[in-house]
Amino acid sequence: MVAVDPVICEEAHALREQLNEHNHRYYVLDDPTVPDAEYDRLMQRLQQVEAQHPSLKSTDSPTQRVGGQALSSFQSVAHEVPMLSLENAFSDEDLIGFDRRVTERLKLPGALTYACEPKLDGVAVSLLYREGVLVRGATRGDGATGEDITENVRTINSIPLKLQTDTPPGLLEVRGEIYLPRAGFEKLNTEARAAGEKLFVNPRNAAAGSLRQLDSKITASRPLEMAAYSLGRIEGEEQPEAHSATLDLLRSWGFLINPHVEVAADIESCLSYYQKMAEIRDQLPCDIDGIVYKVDNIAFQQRLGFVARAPRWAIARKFPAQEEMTVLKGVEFQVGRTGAVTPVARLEPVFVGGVTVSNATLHNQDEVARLGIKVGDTVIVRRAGDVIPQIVSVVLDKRPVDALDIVFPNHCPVCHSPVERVEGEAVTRCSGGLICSAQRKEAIKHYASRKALDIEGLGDKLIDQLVGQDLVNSVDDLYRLNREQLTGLERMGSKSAQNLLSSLEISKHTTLPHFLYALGIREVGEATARSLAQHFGHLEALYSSSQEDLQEVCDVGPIVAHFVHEFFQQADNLEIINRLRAAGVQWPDITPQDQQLLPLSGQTWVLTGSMETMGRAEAKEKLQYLGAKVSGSVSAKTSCVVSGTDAGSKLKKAEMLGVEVLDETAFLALLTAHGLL
Ligand code: 5U1
Repeated sequence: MVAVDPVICEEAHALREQLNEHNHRYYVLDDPTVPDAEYDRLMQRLQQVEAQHPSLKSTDSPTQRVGGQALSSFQSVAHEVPMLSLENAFSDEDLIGFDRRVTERLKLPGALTYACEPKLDGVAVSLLYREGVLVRGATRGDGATGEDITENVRTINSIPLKLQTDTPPGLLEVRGEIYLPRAGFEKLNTEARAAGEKLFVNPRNAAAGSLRQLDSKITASRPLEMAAYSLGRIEGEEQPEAHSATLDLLRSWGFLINPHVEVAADIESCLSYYQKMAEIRDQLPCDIDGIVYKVDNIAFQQRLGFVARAPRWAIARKFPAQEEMTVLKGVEFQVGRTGAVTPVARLEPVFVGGVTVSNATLHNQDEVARLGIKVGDTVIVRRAGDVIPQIVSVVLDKRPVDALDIVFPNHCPVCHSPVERVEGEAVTRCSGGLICSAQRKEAIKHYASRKALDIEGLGDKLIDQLVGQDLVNSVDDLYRLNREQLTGLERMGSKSAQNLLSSLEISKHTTLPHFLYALGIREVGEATARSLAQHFGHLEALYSSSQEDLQEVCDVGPIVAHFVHEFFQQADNLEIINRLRAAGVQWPDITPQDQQLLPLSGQTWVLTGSMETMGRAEAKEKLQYLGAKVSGSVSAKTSCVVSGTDAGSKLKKAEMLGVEVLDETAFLALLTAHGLL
């Protein structure tokens, strides 16, 4: 073998160290220090060096994260220390009972300290490191024997290929959960839906499926993460005296530890932790199905030992399930603002994810075909995060003999115009346009909604009556309503009528972003309306803009540009806008803004707690107006957190990460300085 030039060896070593460090900063600390392009350059150079000098390749090289040769099968792995499962608690009483049993067994006079951790809904794994280098990854399997998934775990960016220490233990076995964050799950399913492929039922199944791939390149393409939660074995180094200190040690070696882990001084604090996590569960980036409580003191853990296959020193308090079974009682077809005919499942009410669910969207004809669902079927409903409930699968074993096919209508269920399915689109649409009262009602509901013209007192039921009685056919008709017409409606006294007329007057003074959003142009949501308004400054500039001009606007691609252009090409739409303006609807023009020049451009802000002077939506809008992105969670990338009263974990996390925090007074001062108050 030809010896490699020591300079090249040194370069390869340095590249590996740098890439491992950047990888850790990006995927574990969420705090990158170099742009993606620089990371890519370093990676390309290392790949080039390793290709020219294959003897320099090593299993802990970051180039190995892309996946390698496909395997023909997975080898079995015997766990030297069995991978245990956890006893479950379903109520406060169960948890208090657990604390009592443990305290009595230990004969302790005082309260026990517990480590409290979110229980991630993923796949349990064991990672083995020899002299600090990852040598094996294995699934839990039945706890005694699992499968060797080393090639797959190497592709997961938050798993260190090499421990970040110069003095690694001779042997280390770390355990934790591999999971798919919700955003990654939604992305995978959106791509699968577009490609007509089978969808994943939930993030846990997607994570398990991704790890079961014999071709690690497929695993590499899935945005999996791993959070470490315990030590299986350690040799050549003492285990710290507390579980929480063990997690700190693992964090210092480069592992991702869930940021919500806390130490509780007694069982009451454990109960409050559960409540706190239950409240924020929906906003977390990944599914959690409960809280794990562990006696923090390792000597106590050893004294407590195990019973059957679970430790006596830990327990999992479960959250309400996010998936439940129920029965599909029927399907109704709803017509939306753009004429889309959506099948809506009517379900036997079921308590899932903390609420009672009796309806779920079935999206479109393709989704119904994909699920193979029939009326009468037993189905699994999932409600996780703030995503609307979904039917994820059908339990075929429970299909009754008289289950009925779901038949899509050929005609609109409301106006009876033919329905059409445009080639290449999954949606079926009513062709009735404005003759369809359902489309008219939805357009008016959208126009009156809070993010649009915010017409207080004009609710859905009232709109149904106004359209049903032909008093309002188009949004501009709203401004011709009079007191007599209104008092003639059900449940409308003269006071309510007067209030509605006042709200309509108030709504005439709006802003260009609100007005553009209110028009209900396809694919133009709140953020796009704001971008369009800031870019063009006044409405007339939009009338004459080409699709190319429109694509200059931040976040506007060819599809949105097409719909916006098409909207302003239609004489009927321009006519309605003219009539609205003639009725007095007005807004100040905006000085077209170069996004890069806005005072907060490039910054990410987070709002937490409540403010006395302003709602969250208004505060968000003002920050966006100044160019900031407003995010729901705090990370090291957050520029600033605005903290009102009752701020919870986001404030704590900001303080922990050293992110700047503004209280309400300071925030108002900032808005005043930028002329927004
Ligand atoms: N967070 C966390 N999840 N989880 C799952 N900790 C934890 N501990 C576990 C399991 C099965 O087992 C312990 C016995 C190590």
